[in-house]
Amino acid sequence: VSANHPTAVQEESSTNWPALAPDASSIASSIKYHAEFSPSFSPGQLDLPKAFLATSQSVRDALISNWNATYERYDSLDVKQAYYLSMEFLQGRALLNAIGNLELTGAYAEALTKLGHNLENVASQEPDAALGNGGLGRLASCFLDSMATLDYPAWGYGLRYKYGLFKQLITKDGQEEVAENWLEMGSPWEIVRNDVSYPVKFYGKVVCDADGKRHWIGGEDVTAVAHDVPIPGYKTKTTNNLRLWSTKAPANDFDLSAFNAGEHMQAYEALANAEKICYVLYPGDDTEEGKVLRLKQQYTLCSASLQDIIARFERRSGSNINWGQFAEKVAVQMNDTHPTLCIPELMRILMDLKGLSWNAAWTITKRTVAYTNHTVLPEALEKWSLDLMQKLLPRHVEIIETIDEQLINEIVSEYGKEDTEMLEKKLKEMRVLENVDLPEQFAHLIVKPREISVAISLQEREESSEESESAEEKDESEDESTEEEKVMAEPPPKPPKMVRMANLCVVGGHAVNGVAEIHSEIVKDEVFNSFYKLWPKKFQNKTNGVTPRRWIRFCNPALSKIITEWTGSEDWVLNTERLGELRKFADNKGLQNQWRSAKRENKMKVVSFLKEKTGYTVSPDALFDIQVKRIHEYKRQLLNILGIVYRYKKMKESSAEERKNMYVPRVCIFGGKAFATYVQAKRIVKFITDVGITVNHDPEIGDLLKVIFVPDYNVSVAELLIPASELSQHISTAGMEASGTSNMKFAMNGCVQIGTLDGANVEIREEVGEENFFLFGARADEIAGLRKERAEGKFIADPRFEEVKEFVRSGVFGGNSYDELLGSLEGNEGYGRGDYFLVGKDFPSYIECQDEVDKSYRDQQRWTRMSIMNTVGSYKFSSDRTIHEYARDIWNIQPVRV
Ligand code: 4GP
Repeated sequence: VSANHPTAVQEESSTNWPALAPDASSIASSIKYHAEFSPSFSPGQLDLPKAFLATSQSVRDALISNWNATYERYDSLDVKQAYYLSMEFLQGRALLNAIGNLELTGAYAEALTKLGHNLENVASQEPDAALGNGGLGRLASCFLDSMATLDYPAWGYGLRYKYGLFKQLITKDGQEEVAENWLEMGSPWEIVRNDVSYPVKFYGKVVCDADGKRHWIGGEDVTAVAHDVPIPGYKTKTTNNLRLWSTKAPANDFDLSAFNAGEHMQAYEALANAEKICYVLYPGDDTEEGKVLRLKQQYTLCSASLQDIIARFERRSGSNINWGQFAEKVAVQMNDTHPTLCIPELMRILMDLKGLSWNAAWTITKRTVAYTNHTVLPEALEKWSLDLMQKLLPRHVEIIETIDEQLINEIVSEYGKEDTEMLEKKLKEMRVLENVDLPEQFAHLIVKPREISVAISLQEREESSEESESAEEKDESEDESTEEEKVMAEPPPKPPKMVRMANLCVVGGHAVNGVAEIHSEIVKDEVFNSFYKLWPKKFQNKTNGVTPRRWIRFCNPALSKIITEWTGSEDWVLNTERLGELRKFADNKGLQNQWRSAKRENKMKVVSFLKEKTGYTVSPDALFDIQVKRIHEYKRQLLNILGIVYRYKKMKESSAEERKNMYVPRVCIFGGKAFATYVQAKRIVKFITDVGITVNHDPEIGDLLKVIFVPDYNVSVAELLIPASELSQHISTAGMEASGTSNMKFAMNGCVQIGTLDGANVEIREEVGEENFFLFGARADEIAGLRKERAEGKFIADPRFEEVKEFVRSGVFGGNSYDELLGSLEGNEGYGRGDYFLVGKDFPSYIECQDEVDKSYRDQQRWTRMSIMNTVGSYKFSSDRTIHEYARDIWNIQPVRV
């Protein structure tokens, strides 16, 4: 698929874009106007915070007129629209992106200069909209940019969390989390739509009327209110919508009499209950209350969005509603399993509120909804307690039970002819409901475990009674059994009944996709293999991508200028294939010199940033080696830091002269958040910072090695670090990283990678060339065997791995011996967790590969060539390519030029 800008199907004879683009003077007047009339601050000096708000409001004006025009265009053409439902949108800052897409950066910079300001400083006032956790959320945001840029009629739907993902503080104790109040000053980008709201119900019960129709009644209602965020495309008027829901109590839910009776808190109860749904992303779910809150969040997203989508469909259909046309007008993409409730919710609305039959509703639902899987980690494949769901969403449980029953039917007709064991295995694996007895009509097909055990015990009893005693005597002896024996004889407690959301997605969606080639293969061959065998056509691959606007054009102006100069135009921002034109200049001295000075310019910015944020001074001459991503054991920050520790140990064992000759100076930068309750990840953060404290203050080491943990990694920090990076690490245990997307951003910015054959690394390496990628470690197809070997005690660790652990244990890093952390790399006793992520196995090849990195870096000409070839090879990883593929293969939507 070409990443080319598509030819719009409904091209207008002329567009007025960008002829009406305002000049610097009119922009300055608009900023002044907003500074004066915006009620959010008092008049007076145009200080920085005020300059940011006023500037954003003036940009918002421009966005709103395009946004309105876009909406009207979709409406009047009654186009098919795609809707991307996601619990996360990691938008980051919007100002520079918006004016960049509007091609007004120069004009805004000039206008602000006239007002005594500098655009960069003004932009840095904006808090990150961190309504996401990691890759999945940032991918959603990149997709929004591509959808608008490519003129696709496509919206995002999400939740407007009052607090973003937490702010991370790094203290001597490691990570601390504090609330991220990103809305403290209000958001200039959102348009509160009090005119767009829907009721969302929880609890209550289902009743059946005389006609056999089901009604969900009673319970608790909240109101979901739309907050619209305009999403501008690059060099196009198309401005799509990201609709975020917040929740409030229905209008009459303030209990005035309770308030007047002095019961103030009680009077507010309904309000507080409703509002808390959208307080935080991923509230702790160790408690029952936490679980309920998360399920409420998911249902709010699904219910409000679907009611909105259906209302739009009905409005556009006018008096002529044809539900058979619904899937011709609507495509719903579920970003992972969090929006799975879309399936039963769409069924419910179509049947209970619109009067469709089960079959009609099921056909429509299956044609409308599709599912993207983002992870193969078993703990991330969501399951919900059936009992909890039953209480909160009783009607949905009925629908899910019927879907489960239909599925059982299919499984039986596929595998019923084979042996019972096979059928049983498939039912166990594939059913939507887990640990739930088979419905009556299927019960005879398999022998239930209880029956088997009863049969076995009866048989045993018969045998033993034949041997020694009469049946009566046996009964007596049973009565004499000890308390302990009685407990042992009791059947084990039944495992909890669960709803498997991923299975529901696969059953209810018409397409299921993974996010990189290797991951999509694992999805087919392992995670959903039985489903794949049943419905092979559903399964697809859509390799992720990132927007080249934010991730190179705007975050790396120095490199962008060079690319434009050497490729002859700025077309590459839309047609990333054009980066290929740099290939022939990869050895050109002129390009190489410019390339290196751009990198240095970016490194200098990071030098100041690190000084400001961490107090450490680093040398811009050192190799900048970066690993930034969520902290997770499978991503193996531990492997990276142990490699650093090994390097440090070897440096300490060498003379000053040897050290200088052997090692390329490095600044090793880490960044990323550990989930608040993920203890092992937090230990890793603490360990990295401890190593940093020792190494960075070691006078023998000086600039040869620095280890820095950047606090509070987020989109804006990534925009600064990625352009300055020279080596980036993507070193997950093979088979565990679905794709990775920062690897794509690093490649775009000419950063060479060290990595395993995992996720999108595989495709990146193919595109940039093997010689421009540092590969190490076990392959995905070896992992199961290696784990087995380990479990059988057959693994013999490399002496260098033992050496590095011993060094850490000796207390060099602040006296701590890191028992729990290092223990995870050992067998299965004590702290041992059997090194599930195979750090020990990959350690030797990792450190040897790092030596190769040093060697290559010493030859700056060779290194610069590698860097250029990474940018060249990154062309495939534009989210424009990915979105074209979704539009063509899953959503069946066409571009519409506004
Ligand atoms: C992430 C995956 O871990 C990452 O490999 C992938 O690039 C990204 O999704 C986008 O597809 N998954 C999550 C998650 O963020 O929460 O499961």
